[in-house]
Amino acid sequence: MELSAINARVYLLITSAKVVHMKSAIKYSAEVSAAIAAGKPVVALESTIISHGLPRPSNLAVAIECEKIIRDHGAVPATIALLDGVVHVGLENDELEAIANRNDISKASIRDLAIIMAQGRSAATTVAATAHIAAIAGIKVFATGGLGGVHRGANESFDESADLTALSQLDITVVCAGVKSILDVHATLERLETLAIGLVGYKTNRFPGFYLTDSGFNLEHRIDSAAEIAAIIKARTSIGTQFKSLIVANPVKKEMAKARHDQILATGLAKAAHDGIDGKAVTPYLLEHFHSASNGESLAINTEIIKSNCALAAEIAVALI
Ligand code: PSU
Ligand code: MN
Repeated sequence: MELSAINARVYLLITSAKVVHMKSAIKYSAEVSAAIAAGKPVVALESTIISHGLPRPSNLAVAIECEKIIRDHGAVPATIALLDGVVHVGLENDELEAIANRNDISKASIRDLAIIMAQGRSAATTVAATAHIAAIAGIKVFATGGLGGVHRGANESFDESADLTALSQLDITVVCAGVKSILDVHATLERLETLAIGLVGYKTNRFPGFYLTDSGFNLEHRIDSAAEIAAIIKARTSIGTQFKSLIVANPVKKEMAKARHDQILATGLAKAAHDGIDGKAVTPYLLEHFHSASNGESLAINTEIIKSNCALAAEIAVALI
């Protein structure tokens, strides 16, 4: 056997031993553990969007609706969060309510997971943390709203979401409406290329801009069906590129007027700078600014985005079986 093949085998043995060990640290809901055991399609959902991305009381209603959409499309939803020190894959109704309504839910990226577990605290998981846990659970498809990415001014602030580096190491397919339009979209696209993260547009040749159907940038690859995406996911495994995630960019159908979007974004960025907002507070701050400054229009669009991504993610999970 060639050395590279031996190395690959040793690596796989080590990682599978680790995965078995880590699985015991996770509490699965009855519905999700039955689905995984039976090899049924499962879709992971993040919880930061519930705790920090959407205002109450819409957040709980959207979370419940998303789970329903996934079930209606023949898959099982697995909302991921940390409650009282325990990592949950699949939430019961009261747990979903806790994530939506409790005031002690922090925002956990990958680096925060072990700290919050050991301290017995609770947190919503970002795209990065959710993808990490979903990959351990063997879940292949994940639906969210918009990914994190490179923030404007990152050449000085170094603010780049851990979503990007996480996705460059995980075997998962993420359905999203591009990256949030509050970011530097061009820089984010460049980083996705550098990190070898797969990127396809769903029924579009243009990279979506979250609240906007088109961020202004072209996509090299377009696909038009869930079956095509499933074929790509299988091909990735056969050529060994599955550990760099695949992003399926699904544009929102009814977008915000671009002039209105740009104006709200400009006032939001100025306000954030004035208020000295930085680190993990930036994204929730700007999303909240959009929701209040647009009188709920951005909330309605954000809700449509996540619902549509859930439906497509479920179709992909079903097509993968
Ligand atoms: N998409 C949304 N709303 C959100 C997020 C994504 O529609 O609130 C969250 C995700 O959890 C994503 C996070 O991982 O924002 C990015 O935060 P940061 O820029 O601090 O990495
Ligand atoms: Mn950041």
